[in-house]
Amino acid sequence: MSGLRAPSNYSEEPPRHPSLMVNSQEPFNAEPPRSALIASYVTPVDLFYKRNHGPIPVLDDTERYRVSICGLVEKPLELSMADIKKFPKHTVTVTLQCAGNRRTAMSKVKPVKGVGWDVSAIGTGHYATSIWGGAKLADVLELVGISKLTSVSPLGGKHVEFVSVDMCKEEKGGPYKSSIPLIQATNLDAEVILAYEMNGETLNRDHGYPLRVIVPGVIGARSVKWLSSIDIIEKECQGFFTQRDYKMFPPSVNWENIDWSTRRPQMDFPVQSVICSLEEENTVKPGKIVVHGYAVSGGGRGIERVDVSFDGGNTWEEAIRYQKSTAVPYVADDTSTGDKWAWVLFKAEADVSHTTEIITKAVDIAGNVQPENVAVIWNLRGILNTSWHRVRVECV
Ligand SMILES: Nc1nc2c(c(=O)[nH]1)N[C@H]1C(S)=C(S)[C@@H](COP(=O)(O)O)O[C@H]1N2
Ligand SMILES: [Mo]
Repeated sequence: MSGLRAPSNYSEEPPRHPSLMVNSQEPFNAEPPRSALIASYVTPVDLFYKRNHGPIPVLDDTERYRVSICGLVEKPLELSMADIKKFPKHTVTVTLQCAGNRRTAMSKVKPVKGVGWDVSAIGTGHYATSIWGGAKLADVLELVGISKLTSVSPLGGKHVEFVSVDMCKEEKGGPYKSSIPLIQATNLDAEVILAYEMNGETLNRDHGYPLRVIVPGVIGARSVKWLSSIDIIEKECQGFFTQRDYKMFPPSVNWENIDWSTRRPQMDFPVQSVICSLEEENTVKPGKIVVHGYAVSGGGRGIERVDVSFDGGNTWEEAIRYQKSTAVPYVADDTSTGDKWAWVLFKAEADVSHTTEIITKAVDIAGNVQPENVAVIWNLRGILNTSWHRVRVECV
């Protein structure tokens, strides 16, 4: 890829919004303030969390940029952005969630760090929603002879690996990469897309310009940015981020007895909800309190209900859920489906007259509920903290 570069240092980073809370400068990992998340159903691009493992590549969308589709395929292919834009445009509203979202709270139970695991991942994740525009991966794979709903390709491929161009220390200077099962990639209903737009604008550098994959309902780590190649492979990706990171271990596993090969790479994320209109500690006057937040579940499982307690979990009331407070503009020939991959925002109110804890827990359509305590889901890598979200309000 002549003229296209993956810088080895941070001298060519894009400009960023000043209100982002920066968890790590190099690589750049930042999240918006809580209040920004509930201000609109679709998160503005500049406030959307940014999760990187290396310097942001310097790419363009001219003929110099090509993504190759190779590996266990009969006829490998190279596509330019112009080729990709020939596919029907498909918009999917997706909440992307970093597996490390709410990690800081988990680390208060017991530290969640370890040698060689990217410290930059700590606490970076936040849920975010975008309207992604792009081509469906299942359509693109047909061009290399893999038909829809295929779990094993004619040449024995079972996984689809996405390889980037950024340089990550975890990959010893190599690019970020990860994979998903072929059956998911070839299933139109899974809506895996090659995205080149976000919120109606060309993808920006931080979020994967000119092309990234979006895997809806799955932890953000599989939605590889700055795509360089899409490889059809027999075994799942052997890279760091698939084999030695983003796996969920039980609380008993520590850095001495860990065996990475015993666990699957995390894909779907569990049901989650968070109060965004209050901080962890708040001082309020007695009277009516209105809380706002978001709830989301992985795997396309929508939110059935959100329960909110204004008395530390003794009693619960059902929150009002709302969606699309921001209208999604109609695009000609748009084949959008509903919002099964995206969050709902919620609101609940009550009179509070004494110091207490306000708590939220969501239930998804499969009846899954968030766990009551973070301690029971503690894991050494600090992923998937989906415990009840509690905020303290001191009444004065
Ligand atoms: N090439 C590349 N893709 C990547 C990453 C990365 O560091 N490099 N980070 C992953 C992780 S862990 C997450 S949570 C999402 C974050 O996407 P965002 O920065 O657009 O919010 O991108 C994923 N894709
Ligand atoms: Mo992530």
